[in-house]
Amino acid sequence: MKITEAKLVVCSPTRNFVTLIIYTDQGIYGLGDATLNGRELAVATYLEEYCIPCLIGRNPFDIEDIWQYFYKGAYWKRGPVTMSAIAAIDMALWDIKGKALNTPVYNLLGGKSRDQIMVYCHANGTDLSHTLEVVHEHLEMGYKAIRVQSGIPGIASTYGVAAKGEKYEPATRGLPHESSWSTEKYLNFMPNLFSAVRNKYGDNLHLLHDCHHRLTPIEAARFGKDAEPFHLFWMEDPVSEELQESFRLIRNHTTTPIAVGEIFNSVFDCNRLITEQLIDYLRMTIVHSGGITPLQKIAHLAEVYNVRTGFHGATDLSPVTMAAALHFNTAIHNFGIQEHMPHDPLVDEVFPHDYHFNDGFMFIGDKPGLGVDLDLDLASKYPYQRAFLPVNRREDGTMWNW
Ligand code: EZ4
Ligand code: CO
Repeated sequence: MKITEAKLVVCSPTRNFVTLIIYTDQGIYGLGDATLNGRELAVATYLEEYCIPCLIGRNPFDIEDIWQYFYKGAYWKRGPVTMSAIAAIDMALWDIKGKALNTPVYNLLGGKSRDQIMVYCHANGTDLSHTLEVVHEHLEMGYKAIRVQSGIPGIASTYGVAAKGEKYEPATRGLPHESSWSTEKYLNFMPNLFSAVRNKYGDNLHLLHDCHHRLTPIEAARFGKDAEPFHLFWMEDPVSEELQESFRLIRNHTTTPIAVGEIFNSVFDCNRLITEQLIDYLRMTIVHSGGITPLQKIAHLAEVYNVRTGFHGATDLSPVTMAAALHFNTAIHNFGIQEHMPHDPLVDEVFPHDYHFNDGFMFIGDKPGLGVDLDLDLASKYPYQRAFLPVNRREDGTMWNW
């Protein structure tokens, strides 16, 4: 089998997605997600200019060699743009191989370790009582695990919270929105929220929270200790994660489990976190970390050190990534949980797929390959529109992590 052509589809059915389609001489094609939120065209150009010309004529079954060709062979290793581009190629090749062998991708990754994938949803409220209402709505939908984010008294806007009645979406069209931040107000407020959720809904619900990179290690240690009575499933991204040893300090102070990695793109972002057992859940995602091929190696390393997966699954990851993640989650032993932020129904129409949600779990179908397609006609009706993630400042104006 030979790769004959590859093309990119950049569309914006409510939000931007970059999709790579690789075609072969046997009529089989594969899909890969290349979406990097707020930087979409950088990845599209990288693929178009530097990767696609080198793919033509290759045997799509040689997944490992093609991966190394684009990783080692580029000389300029790592980084989110490069790794998202390689991920798209990798996903498409696994899709092709599954279709060619007439089997779902999970069978190529070791076979089924489980039939259902526990997911967590987002409950975002403008204030404490609104957040409690939204938690209730999601419990009614069957979710067993819920991430709570809330507006904080005295802060105009914060991560993860939409205006009342609106759906939260990280990126917005136009120039970056500016939000403001106070660590002090946040740290004082959050334990009250967790306490209120536990008082109202009891102990069985898995409760999660995303600190979104905003604390220092000692502040994160306080956060974790204050949260201990409410036994969170995890605290996510407690600190900015460039410095892996930060997590040792947090770890020394608290038993609240730690999840990190949605912006990682290589094993070298997390090798110490894993081997020194400084975290509990790895949030890396197939689209931003080079694809299924390297993540399989990372997951196997993590298994040795009792680190489980908790892949990123926000709306900026396309249904192609969700399908790939569900195959992956089905196969590996050390699956933990999968994030599920449902796509707009239009996105599901543009990307028809063979997975579904029911009563707190996701189920992958048994179509060959990844089991997801792209409706090219429909996609062409929604052209790319530039959008940005917000930026964040402390109350005195200092730039901060968003
Ligand atoms: O901010 O996907 O846990 N989920 C998150 C997401 C990320 C966005 C960035 O594009 O933190 O909402
Ligand atoms: Co996050």
